[in-house]
Amino acid sequence: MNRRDFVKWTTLLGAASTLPGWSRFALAADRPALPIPTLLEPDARSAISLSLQRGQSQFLPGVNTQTWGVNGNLLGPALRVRRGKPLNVTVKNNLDVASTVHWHGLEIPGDIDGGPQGLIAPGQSRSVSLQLDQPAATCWFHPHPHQTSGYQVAMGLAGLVLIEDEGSDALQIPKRWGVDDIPVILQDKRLSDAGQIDYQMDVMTAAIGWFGEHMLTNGAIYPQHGISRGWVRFRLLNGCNARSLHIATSDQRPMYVIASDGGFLSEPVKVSDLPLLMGERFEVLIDCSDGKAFDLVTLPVKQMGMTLAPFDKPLPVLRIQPTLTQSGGSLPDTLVPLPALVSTDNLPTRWLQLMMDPQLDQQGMAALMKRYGHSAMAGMSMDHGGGDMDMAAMPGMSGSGHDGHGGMAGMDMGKVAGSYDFMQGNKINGKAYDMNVPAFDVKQGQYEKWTISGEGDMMLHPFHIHGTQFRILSENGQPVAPHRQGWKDIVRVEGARSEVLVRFSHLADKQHAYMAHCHLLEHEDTGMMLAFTVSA
Ligand SMILES: [Cu+2]
Repeated sequence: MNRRDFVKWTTLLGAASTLPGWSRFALAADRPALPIPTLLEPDARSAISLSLQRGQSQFLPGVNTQTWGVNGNLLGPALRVRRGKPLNVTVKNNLDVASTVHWHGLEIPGDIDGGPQGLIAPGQSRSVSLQLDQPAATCWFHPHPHQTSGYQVAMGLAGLVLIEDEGSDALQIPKRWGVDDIPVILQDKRLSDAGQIDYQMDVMTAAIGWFGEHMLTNGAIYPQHGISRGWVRFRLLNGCNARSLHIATSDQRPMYVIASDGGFLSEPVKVSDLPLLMGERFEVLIDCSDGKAFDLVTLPVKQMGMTLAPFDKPLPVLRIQPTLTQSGGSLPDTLVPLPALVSTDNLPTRWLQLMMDPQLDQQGMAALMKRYGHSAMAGMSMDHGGGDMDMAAMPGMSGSGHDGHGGMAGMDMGKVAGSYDFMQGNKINGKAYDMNVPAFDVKQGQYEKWTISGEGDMMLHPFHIHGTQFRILSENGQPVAPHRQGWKDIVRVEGARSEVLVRFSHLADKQHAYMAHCHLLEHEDTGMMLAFTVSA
């Protein structure tokens, strides 16, 4: 076998082949192996080709589930790109519906950001050229078509983008992909009795979000992975449509957060547990030098709909099995310096009031309780100050049962529950999303202070802003936790106000406006999103 064949062969086998042969026997036979996304780097012409396509996955033994993937059956490759290097990405849409690819966390101009105006028709391709000028970070890509982002992410379209630069080069942290640098993409899925992805856009999911009873890690249920002894790096992504997670280790060993959404922190932050909102990424280092197996788990969260079994107790999501190989990295004392925050005196300010139509809010909660009972309510009362609700008296609550279809067949686009149009039921500043009407214009390079308010409802709204990495000034009325003080593109809003310091380096015109939205994808799809432009 010549060298080229060998390289190809080991790539096909994946990371498991880089472990010594005997170590694979330490892994349980009855547990799936953690799938490691293929690393994809630009070729000699700086090109990367992606194909959105249909596929099949086996989540449950013996059941083939129809899924969508990027260059494969489910999810996609991890794109490793270098700051300052040109990159040409061609996306071919081999699906039979239009889609887009949004580059979540990348600071790139509005016309290549992949919003709902950037639709790629079935059978068509779209090429974008970009050159990143932002710090090393773990970002991701996912579809962003108008009103169907939740559906397309649920079907399986998403992947990682790893930005590298001199800052990441200089750190002696674990860097061997799949060996001591482990991607962990966490997503829940609802499966029908036939084992198919059971996506619903209805009054309940418009209010609460789409959630499922199966938790997947890189597309496998509670998989296992053999890793090096020593310090191991985990790149965590909450890729759920609507479920917030709360990551911990099964044996209470600490995690050291080294990076948030947009890059490295200035120094590691030790945590015992780590809330992870939809769309968020954190990189953590965990000491695995004792050679003992443990689990990454997600702890119960207090979020409506997300307290149902098996999420009512710590749920293991990944079995970690250390082997005899040694990790190539360690835990540094310091990481990458963060720029000091500028003063917010005299900065332009924006006010973004997130709003849920009370009718949607109440009907959605009533539907949740009707389907799942009180245990789904996360301890919240649904009266919102007005006494107990009589569900039988709720408009649209009778006979609007779950029809059991998978996919688009179950989507009614707002026409159930009487004639109430829940596709416009969520709003910002009183308006549901309109891609043709930007809400405001920001000057390129200008710092601004944005206040995002969730006052008026108690729902969790992880708020995402396109085109920038920002810094959080206060989060949900509280001081910012140390590990959330670095570069972020998502901020928590849950019944109170959050303030962020934003700046946009690139332009976004009216035809390709940026978006700011709730990253609970069904809130986004039903209007909790606004368009804004950036001009010179
Ligand atoms: Cu929301």
